[in-house]
Amino acid sequence: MEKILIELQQAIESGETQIAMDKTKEALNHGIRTEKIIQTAINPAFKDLGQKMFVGEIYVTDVLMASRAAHAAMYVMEPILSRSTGTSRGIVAIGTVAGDLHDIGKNLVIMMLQGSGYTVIDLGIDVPTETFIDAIRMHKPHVLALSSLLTTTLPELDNIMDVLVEQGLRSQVKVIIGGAPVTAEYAGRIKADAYADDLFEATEAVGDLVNNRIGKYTI
Ligand code: B12
Repeated sequence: MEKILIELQQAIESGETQIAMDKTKEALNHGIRTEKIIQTAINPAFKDLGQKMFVGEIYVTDVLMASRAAHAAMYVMEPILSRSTGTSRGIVAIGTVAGDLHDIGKNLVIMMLQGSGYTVIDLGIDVPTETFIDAIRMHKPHVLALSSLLTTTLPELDNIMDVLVEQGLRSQVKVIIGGAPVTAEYAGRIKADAYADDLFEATEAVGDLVNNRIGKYTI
């Protein structure tokens, strides 16, 4: 069983899309849960790629190939992760902030939220502040979820919080932030409502925000 996950991790890291899809199907057929596939194959693949990228052992193009393979594996899991539970538990508008093109983690968060019964409006990557504001006015989401993977785009989160206040929208929407460089301390500093480290925590936190509960991940 572990062998399939190791092979899946290797397929993602080397950008082998078809093998990544086959291994994901094989894992699911062996009864391995999606949570385990994400935690034991997808996350370690990107941790490893991140380290190699940092030391210049691999290039952005290699990581792009790996991202394609990861998205292919996620595509296989999507029907399970996003299995709807019927009526909507709330609306979440989500996007990766301006200047940032990372979306693998955001897309996993989306699948998990959809699978937990939330209606998700995906605004995509490199989303300008105005687009977040327009989405709040148009869709009236309960929660605005912001993703940032780069330290250079972290100030965008702060900027969006300021614009929400300026536009008189802050009390209408709860804000959750996440992504590798984001911390609970930073969420507190910019007065976001919640912070979460991964897709599982994110889903629990959104549940707390929608129901006005103070939870483990609310600030
Ligand atoms: C894949 C990747 C890319 C791909 C992205 C492809 C894609 N479609 O996403 C590509 C090749 C495009 C890329 C480009 C770049 N990247 Co890059 N990239 C990565 C890498 C290796 C993995 C990120 C990833 O997908 N992880 C897997 C997912 C599942 O995890 P995750 O994103 O963290 O998401 C989880 C949580 O964070 C959380 N989460 C995420 N979003 C949200 C949102 C909310 C609301 C919540 C609650 C939770 C949440 O839940 C997710 C699921 O569990 C990281 C290294 C790393 N270890 O993070 C570097 C990394 C983020 N990149 C980095 C850099 C420097 C770059 C480039 C500048 C490189 C360059 N020289 O061009 C460009 C920037 C492009 C841009 N403008 O955005 C640096 C950032 C350094 C920093 N501190 O700012 C990192 C850390 C690599 C490194 N060690 O140097 N990259």
